[in-house]
Amino acid sequence: MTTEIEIAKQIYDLAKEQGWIKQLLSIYKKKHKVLVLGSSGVGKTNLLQSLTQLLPEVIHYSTRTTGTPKSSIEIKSIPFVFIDTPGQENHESVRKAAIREHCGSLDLVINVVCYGYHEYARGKEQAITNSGKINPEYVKANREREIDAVQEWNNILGGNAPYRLLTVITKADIWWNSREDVYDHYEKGEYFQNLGAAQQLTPVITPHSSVFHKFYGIGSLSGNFDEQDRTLARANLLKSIVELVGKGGIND
Ligand SMILES: Nc1nc2c(ncn2[C@@H]2O[C@H](COP(=O)(O)OP(=O)(O)OP(=O)(O)O)[C@@H](O)[C@H]2O)c(=O)[nH]1
Ligand SMILES: [Mg+2]
Repeated sequence: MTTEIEIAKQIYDLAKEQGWIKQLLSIYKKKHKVLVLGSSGVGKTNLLQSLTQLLPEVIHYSTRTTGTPKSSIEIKSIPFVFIDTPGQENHESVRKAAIREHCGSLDLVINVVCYGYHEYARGKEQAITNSGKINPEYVKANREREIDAVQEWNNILGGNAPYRLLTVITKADIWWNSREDVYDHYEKGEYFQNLGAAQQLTPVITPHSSVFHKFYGIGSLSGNFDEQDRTLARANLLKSIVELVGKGGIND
């Protein structure tokens, strides 16, 4: 059996199991629109690269996204267009304009979070203490930024739109040892409590790691998140994207 036939069979079985066989044909015809949101340094652009590359290059923390670049990507032969957004506070107007422009035609929002391990142009001094430890105040403040970011798009998109919501907790290579706390935070803890209208979208949550990379090139990795875990997380992410679009993201 060729790989393509295997993939087609996997999708057919999934659709059959979940009752979206009827939609199956149409998902190959339409280009599904996915908006990628989240605060600066959370890992959106690296995550988009990891959809098409098994192990992308680490983006340097000083290189931030400024516009809203689109990439056309096929996942399991299904066509998608992914729209990246700039998370930096000073790009608020660009980001909001993109959310408004696409809000009526979205199939999926990928909301990217990383449990506060943001890396961005001016963060390094606050992130790592003189003794080389990660500053807990830094990650705490960034977890709040993740919540602020959700509230920003929530105010525009609301919770009743036809799009589906996928929360990707990236940088698992850093936080894997604390995964119980991490899942708790996003599934029912402070983050979930502040999801507002987006709670109605019954978000799917999935862990991810685009690259293996020490925090700001200094902090340690979890050590327990290996290449196999990364491959599995990536496969689950791709599956979740296809599944969400198949089950409910079709809005034409
Ligand atoms: N350890 C680890 N670091 C990552 C991962 N993905 C990204 N990073 C680091 O996080 C930084 C930010 O990633 P980006 O993808 O540029 O973040 P972004 O969300 O696109 O940020 P903006 O473009 O400012 O909105 C990168 O410079 C990498 O150093 C990951 O999976 N694991
Ligand atoms: Mg970016």
